[in-house]
Amino acid sequence: MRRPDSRKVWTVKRIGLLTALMIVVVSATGVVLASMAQGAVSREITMVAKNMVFVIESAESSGRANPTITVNTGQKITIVLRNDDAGMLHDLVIKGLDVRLEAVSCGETTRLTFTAPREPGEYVYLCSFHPRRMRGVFIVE
Ligand SMILES: [Cu+2]
Repeated sequence: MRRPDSRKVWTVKRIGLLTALMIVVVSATGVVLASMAQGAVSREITMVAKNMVFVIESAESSGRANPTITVNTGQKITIVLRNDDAGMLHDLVIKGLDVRLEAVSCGETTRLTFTAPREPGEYVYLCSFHPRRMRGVFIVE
């Protein structure tokens, strides 16, 4: 009767262990890369309702009325809505997405966090009280 070669058994065990370790490392890397690809970098956009239009509070938008908002697919987005219009009620809805910020009166702020769709697309955002004057385009790309 031959006894199993102990060195051989050890080598097989070691290969098994290394393989398991590699699988763990590769899958962990995969998870990290996948979340990066899905736009894990979250974004906060402050929309100010003022003089019956939306403006974005940022240097690059330079106060343009109802600016086009562009986000990445799968990106985590927080929209902050602030109402600077005295005596007016404003809200913000993105049509076709389940995004609906509650109505706020002057001086009030509300916020909503959501994940942008996984597929690119174009949507309309608007204030449901003033949909003709307060509307813009929300692009997912
Ligand atoms: Cu409004």
